[in-house]
Amino acid sequence: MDTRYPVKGLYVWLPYGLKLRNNVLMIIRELLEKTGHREVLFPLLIPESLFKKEAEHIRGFEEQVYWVTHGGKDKLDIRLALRPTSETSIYPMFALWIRSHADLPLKVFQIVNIFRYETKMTKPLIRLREVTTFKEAHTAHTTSEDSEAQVKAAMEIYKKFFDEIGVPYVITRRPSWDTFAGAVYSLAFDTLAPDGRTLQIGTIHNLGQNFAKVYEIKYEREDGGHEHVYQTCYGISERVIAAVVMVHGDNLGPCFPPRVAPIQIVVIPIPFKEDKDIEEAAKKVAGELEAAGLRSHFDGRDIRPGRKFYEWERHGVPLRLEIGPRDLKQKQVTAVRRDTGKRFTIPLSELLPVVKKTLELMNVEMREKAWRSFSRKIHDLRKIEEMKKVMDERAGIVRSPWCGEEKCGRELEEKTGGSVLGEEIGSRTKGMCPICSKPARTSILIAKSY
Ligand code: 5CA
Ligand code: ZN
Repeated sequence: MDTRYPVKGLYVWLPYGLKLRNNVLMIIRELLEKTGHREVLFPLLIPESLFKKEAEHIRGFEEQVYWVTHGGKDKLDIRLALRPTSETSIYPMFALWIRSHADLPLKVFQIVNIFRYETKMTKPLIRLREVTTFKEAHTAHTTSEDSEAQVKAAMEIYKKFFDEIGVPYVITRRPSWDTFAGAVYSLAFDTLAPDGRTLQIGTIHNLGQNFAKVYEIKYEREDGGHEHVYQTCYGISERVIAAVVMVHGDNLGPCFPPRVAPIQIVVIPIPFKEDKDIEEAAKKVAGELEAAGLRSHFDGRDIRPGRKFYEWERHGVPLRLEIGPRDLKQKQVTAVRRDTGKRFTIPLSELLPVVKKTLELMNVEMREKAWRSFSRKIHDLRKIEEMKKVMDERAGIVRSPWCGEEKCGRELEEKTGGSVLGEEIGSRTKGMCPICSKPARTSILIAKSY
């Protein structure tokens, strides 16, 4: 990205980064479409009258909203909000679309920009004032069981998504004091940055009937009665792209899993005297891979191969293929993996299947490696002093037994210096709450967070 754009919290996507972004989006789009979500596109502007209907929602967002107050020289009668998220633009339309139980469930999503006047330190890809890549899904259901089931379905979709891009995560139910504005409860996916701080990379909200009541989204039941719908919404942003970069990168820079890499394979001729055959052979290899649907790039620039190696390593290209005089003679290419540095040769006769298999293997191995290093940074602890030490040293996430009481959660934050991510989904920790010494009902995750 170019971070020099002269407005705080706004950044410019450059071609290579934008390719990465679009590859990531293709995955989530596919997953959503396969699970019955249909893509829509709503306007950016929301009239103040609509925006201000749900009291909790306003309270959560009022400090963060940008307002359009003028059209040219005219002051607008009704101010227009730049969407900070789209509940208040989408749900009035849901009220028009939904008539009977036959219209439900309704599942839509859009990928848009949103604006939030963030007051914490802004950061490219992580905390933006114009989030350029906001995927938000919104669903409506006939019963609370159905919306509950949708929350679980969304969790499965996100798990698949993060597995595809090789990003490890913990899933928590956010504490009551940190629930999305207007939601009954919120789930969050968090990953770890290399500096030991967590990054929230996705959320799922059960909205109950809160919005349905204020936007009057009702359906006719089979028995003729009318009822408000039950809703959910779930979102991710370009933070997931930050996660891909952070999780797989090393001292040389990024290292992209082939699944999302802007360029998957770079082919570099190792020139020998004025030998044109080598260049031709390298070009042919790149062309063959390209024709098979792989993202390959032939680098025929007139600079030293060593410099090319260095540049493409720093661009995180997963696989490098070299062709020198010896390779040409032996009818092979020399391959080098970006993630492990491992070198091996591939006979030209087996080029395509071996390259494909290598890229597949790299996806799996990079994901597993990321998970191993992630798991090592989750610390099961019982003593407050030890938890505090993990926070002080930015050593990752603490898992502690917890009675489930808000008061104890808050006190854990104060005493350890971390923040509560929430109650871990699917964990059953034995032991007792380190604050009140009552038997633990669940486990709580604590971390220094972005
Ligand atoms: N309407 C709901 C779900 S679509 C919503 O807005 N949820 S949210 O506020 O939790 O945002 C969803 C995700 O967007 C967050 O989990 C976080 O990963 C990301 N996000 C939120 N604010 C920013 C920001 N300022 N910069 C980058 N990413 C952000
Ligand atoms: Zn307790």
